[in-house]
Amino acid sequence: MRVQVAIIGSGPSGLLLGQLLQLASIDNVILEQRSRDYVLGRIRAGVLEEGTVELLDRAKVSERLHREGLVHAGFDISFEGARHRINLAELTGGKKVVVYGQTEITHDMMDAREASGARTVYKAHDVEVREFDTDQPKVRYRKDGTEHEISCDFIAGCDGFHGVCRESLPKNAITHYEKVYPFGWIGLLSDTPPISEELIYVNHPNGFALCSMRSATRSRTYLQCALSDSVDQWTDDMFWDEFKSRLGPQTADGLVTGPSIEKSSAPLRSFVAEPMRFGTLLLAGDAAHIVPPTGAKGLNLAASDIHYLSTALIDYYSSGKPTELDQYSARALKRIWKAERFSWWMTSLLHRLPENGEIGVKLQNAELEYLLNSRAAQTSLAENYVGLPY
Ligand code: RFL
Ligand code: PHB
Repeated sequence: MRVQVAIIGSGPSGLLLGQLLQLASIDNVILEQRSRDYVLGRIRAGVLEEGTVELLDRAKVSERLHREGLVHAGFDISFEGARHRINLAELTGGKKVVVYGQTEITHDMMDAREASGARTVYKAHDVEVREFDTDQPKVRYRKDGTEHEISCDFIAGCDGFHGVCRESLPKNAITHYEKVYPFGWIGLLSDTPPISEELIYVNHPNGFALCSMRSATRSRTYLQCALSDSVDQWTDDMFWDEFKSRLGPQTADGLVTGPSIEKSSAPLRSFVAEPMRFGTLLLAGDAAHIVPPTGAKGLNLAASDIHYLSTALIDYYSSGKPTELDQYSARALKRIWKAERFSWWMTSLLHRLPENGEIGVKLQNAELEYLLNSRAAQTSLAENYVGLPY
C-alpha cells in the first residue's frame, strides 16, 4: 500500500489529524493496535478549550458537541472547606470552556472517518516504523497473522506515551525531560448528578479531590491517592466516604452517591521529548509530551499540536515547500512548555506534597490565600485554564 501520510494511533491526535488531512484531500491511513471498542472504552479527558472546539468545528466533527457539550464560565476552588469561584469568562473577556468527554469526541471523529471512507486498520500488531531518515519511510505491521508494508511520504507518531514511534528514534536524536509525581489519581464514573453545575477543585489536608462531570446525570470524580494504591483496594463506599471528607460538610451535604460504572487509576507525570520531528517522522500529542491532568491540558495540547502539524502538511502538499514542516516542532513546543508549566503549577497548588514538609503546606496555603484574594493572580490562572492562543 502507498499513502501520503501514515498515522500511528487512533486516539484524539491521530483521528483529528486524519480528519483534517482527509478534508484537504491528503491520502492517509490510521494504524491502531487496539480494537475500536477498546479505544472507545477509555475514560479520559473532559474539558475543552475554545481553541480545541474551533479546531473541531474546522474538522466538521462538532455538531453533537455543540448540542450536548456543557459550556462552563467558571469553576470553584475549595480550600479550608469554603468554595471560591474563579470566574473564567469575566477574567478573560468572555472566554469559556466546554465539558464534553474524550470518549464522545473520539466517537464523533471515528464516525466522520468511517463516513468519509478513509481507512483505519484496528488491531494492527507489531507496528514498526522504518527508514524515516529518508524521504521514503515505511511502516510494517501484522494483521490477522499476515505481514503488511506501507510506503509513505510522512509518518505521524500519534501513538501516545507508550507508543512505538518515539521509542524508534535514535537515542542521541532526542532529549527527554521528566518529572514523576509521588502520587496518583483514582477516578470514578457514576450515573449520579454532579454536586455542582461547575467543576470543583479541592485542596484538603488528606489530598486533592475533583468533582467533574460528563452530563447533568453523570459524574466524574477523582481523588489523589498513593502510587501503590490499586483500583480494587478502593471500594465504592471507601471512595465516596473519602470524597465527602475532602469536600467538607457544607458541600458534601447535597452529594448523591451511587455505584461506579468505571474506576481507574493513573500516575501523574510531566514529560516532554524534544524535538518532535526526526526526518519524515513527526510526533504529536501524548507521544511527545504528558502533563499531569490537574490543568485539563493533555487533550487540548494534542489538539494544538495537530493544528500546527496539519497546517504544515497541507502547506507542504499545496506549495511543495517544507518551510512550515521545518517550523512544526519549535512552534508546537513553545505552547507545550507553557501548558507544562501551568499543569505543574496547578498540581503543586492543589495536592498534598509530603516531600515538601511542613513549610510546603504553609507556602501552599499562602499561595492559595493570595490567589483567592487577588484578581491579578486569578486572571493569570483563568488565562491559562481557558487556553493560551495558538
Ligand atoms: P492517546 O489517547 O493515548 O492515543 C494513542 C493511541 O495510539 C495507540 N497506540 C498504538 N497504535 C499502533 N501501534 C502501537 N505500537 C501503538 N501504541 C499505542 C493507542 O492504543 C491509542 O489508541 O494519545 P493522543 O491521541 O495523543 O491523545 C492524548 C489524550 O488522550 C490525553 O492527553 C488526555 O486524555 C489527557 N487528559 C486530559 N486532557 C485534557 O485536555 N483535559 C482533561 O480534562 C484531561 N483529563 C486526561 C484527563 C488523562 C487522564 N489519564 C487517564 C491519563 C484525565 C485522566 C485521568
Ligand atoms: C475530567 O472531567 O475528566 C477532568 C476535568 C478536569 C480536569 C481533569 C479531568 O482537570
